[in-house]
Amino acid sequence: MEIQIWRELLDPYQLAVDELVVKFEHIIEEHNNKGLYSPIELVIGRVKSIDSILDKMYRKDISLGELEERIEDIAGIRITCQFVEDIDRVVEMIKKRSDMDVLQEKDYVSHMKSSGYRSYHMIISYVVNTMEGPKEIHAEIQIRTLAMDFWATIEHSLQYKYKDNIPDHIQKKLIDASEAIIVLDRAMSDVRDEIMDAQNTNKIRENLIKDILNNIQNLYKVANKGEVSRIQEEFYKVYLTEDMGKLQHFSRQLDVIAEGFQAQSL
Ligand code: 0O2
Repeated sequence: MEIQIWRELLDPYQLAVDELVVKFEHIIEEHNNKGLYSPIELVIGRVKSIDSILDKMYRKDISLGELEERIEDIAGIRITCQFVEDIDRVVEMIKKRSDMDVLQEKDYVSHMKSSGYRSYHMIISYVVNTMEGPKEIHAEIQIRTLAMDFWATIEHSLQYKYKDNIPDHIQKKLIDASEAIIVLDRAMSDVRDEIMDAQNTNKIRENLIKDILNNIQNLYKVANKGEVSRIQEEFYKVYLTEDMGKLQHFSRQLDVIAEGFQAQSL
């Protein structure tokens, strides 16, 4: 197939990947803005390389005409989570969405592959709008923890190096490492509440400081410089105490001051 034809074929898949990444990243942002813990830590997307598509077509005896129907991971999204429990939350979120239809699920988290690979896979159908009109395409979403992702990335590069014939002694070490990942994920889950609590507090603090700094910046437009510098110095003092209560009190006072100046400037 000519390169231009490949480009035309893959273009809607690139659009789908771009859109899906934006949508999942927005979920992280929504959680952050509300000072909530996000079950999604990281999102990446890729369109399968032509080389890799040709390889899969050859391995699975897929003709060009069957390509879009039988290769379901041309568009691929990988969602990384901090904890195993987050995977279920992400799966539920995807199932509830009106813009994605789940066609197939593979739970390699509960049912580890013989290689030691663990991840939750979903095949979705997703509609993109192209110049020719709407086009329904399939995309694969892989959901896994940071630890599972670490393992899969290392193992994938070894598969590449050994062309899918990883020597037995290395395979054995990979399976041992995979067992260790299960233990690690379990240990992290045991302190999940503690970690989430710390992260939530950090997010609330970050948002509060962002609001205060925005307010101070806006004050420069309506108040005199000396007054704003004084407020800024006061903020630094409160900031250095690392006392959340004092920061919240300062923020409330600043809101009142800002409203006063706004009213004067009208
Ligand atoms: P790439 O380079 O990631 O795109 P298969 O027949 O195994 O090729 P199948 O049955 O269509 O694929 O689906 P499956 O088993 O759900 O696997 C699809 C994808 O999951 C793979 O894509 C990998 O990304 C990942 N995966 C599955 N098994 C393993 C594994 O043992 N190790 C690692 N590191 N990843 C795995 P591709 O097309 O193989 O490659």
